[in-house]
Amino acid sequence: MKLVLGLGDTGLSIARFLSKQNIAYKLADSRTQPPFLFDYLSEFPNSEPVLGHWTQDLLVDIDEVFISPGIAQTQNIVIWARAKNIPVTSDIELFSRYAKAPVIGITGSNGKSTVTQLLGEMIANEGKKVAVGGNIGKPALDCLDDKTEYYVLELSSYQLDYTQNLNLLTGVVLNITPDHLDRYDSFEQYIDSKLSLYQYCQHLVVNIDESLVPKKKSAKHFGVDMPKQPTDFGTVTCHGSCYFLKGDDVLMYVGDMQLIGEHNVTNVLAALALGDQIGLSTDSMVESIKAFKGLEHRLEWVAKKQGVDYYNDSKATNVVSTLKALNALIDRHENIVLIAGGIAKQEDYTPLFDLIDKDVAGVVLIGQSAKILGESIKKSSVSYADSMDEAVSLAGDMVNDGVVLLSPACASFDLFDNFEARGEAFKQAVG
Ligand code: UMA
Ligand code: ADP
Repeated sequence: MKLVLGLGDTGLSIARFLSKQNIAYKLADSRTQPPFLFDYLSEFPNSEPVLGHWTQDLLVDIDEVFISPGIAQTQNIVIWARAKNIPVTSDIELFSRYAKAPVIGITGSNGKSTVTQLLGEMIANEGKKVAVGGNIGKPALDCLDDKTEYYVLELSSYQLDYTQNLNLLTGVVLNITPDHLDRYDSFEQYIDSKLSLYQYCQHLVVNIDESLVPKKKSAKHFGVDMPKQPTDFGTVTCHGSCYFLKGDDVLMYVGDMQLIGEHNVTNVLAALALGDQIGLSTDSMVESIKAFKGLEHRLEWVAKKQGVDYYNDSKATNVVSTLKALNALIDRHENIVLIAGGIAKQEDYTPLFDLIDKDVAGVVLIGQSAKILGESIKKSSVSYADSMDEAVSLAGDMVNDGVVLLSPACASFDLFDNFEARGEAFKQAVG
């Protein structure tokens, strides 16, 4: 008998899959009212999920545990299962056992969803049937379909931690900067988690600018400089204009993409390298890049109101992602007011405070970390707000002819259900 832990998106997808395969399981969630209880019971009216506090009894007669990524490895249930040599397995590994088409895996601290979505669109543009899922939102098991020709999966470190076997045609670790350090004993452990992706790849795609990723001769590389190999991807700046390159071949003018910011240049290079690795044509990939509008909540332009441009970057939940968003806008605008705050991560915020003091006109802080963050901002003017409506209104009053950017550098769960709800609240407040 299998044990499914967690009744969120992942748990529900595992339950659906095991039921379809006629594999016996029981499902448990440590909450008495898990978010997907109603959906689960509507789909499986005869089943009886075990709700509330977990004890060792749950593991009696269990030969494998399928676990949701939000459950930390330090939780007793994981420790007990491992002590009894019961495998604790991710939905991703279960998916991989059944997937018949090639799978491409994308991980990293930032840019995963953007690269995953863009690569998916590139594959679709070649007329291939592609499924895009994983951490981006649609659980991998819900993507399984015999007609699919390629799977593109965004993989989080949490998912990789519970994965021991996975078959990837190719994959990339986009970048590694501190994130989720509450789940790891050290940054090194988080790095190892991210790098574990490469052991499952038949062909490696490597960001040459990421020093934490070991360079491999056989890998396809990408990076912002001129490519060293004819099959690698990079950029060149000529008379002030920047171009994407494959080897020495110019592919397109960077300004022709709709995405903004240097980080998105890197994201596009990653998608190009992955697409090239699986045999997509460069012409078709270039078409997809030009058409790609980016994802909601990632440096998303919302509106121009009374001369002020409003951008929603709610997905920026760590320092590096907010730095990238600010830098992208500082290049284009003089006056920037930043809305930030929420649940601060265990990381060094100093580079963000330095950039704010140097280049940001004002900051409006929200959420549980607002006061702590505000104390470290010395030069830029700081205001505090209790709600997103108040934050947007204060920010609008602080800027003329410039930008209001929501890019929190923090998790959202103190004030909102998730980053999407936070971004929606921002957009609604902008009106
Ligand atoms: N639960 C318990 N006990 C616990 C923790 C959780 O019972 O101690 C239960 C809760 O009822 C919870 C359920 O387990 O609702 C499932 O929890 P989950 O947190 O694993 O969430 P899912 O709904 O299964 O969503 C997960 C990913 N969530 C996390 O990794 C935290 C989603 O990524 C992903 O889209 C989805 O699987 C499909 O693959 C979200 C995320 O925040 C977007 N990811 C992190 C990130 O991107 O930074 C890693
Ligand atoms: P992820 O899925 O890894 O969270 P997203 O593509 O959703 O990544 O982007 C999340 C945020 O991270 C964006 O809002 C942007 O501010 C920032 N970002 C995107 N790509 C990169 C990158 N390559 N390097 C650093 N920050 C990035």
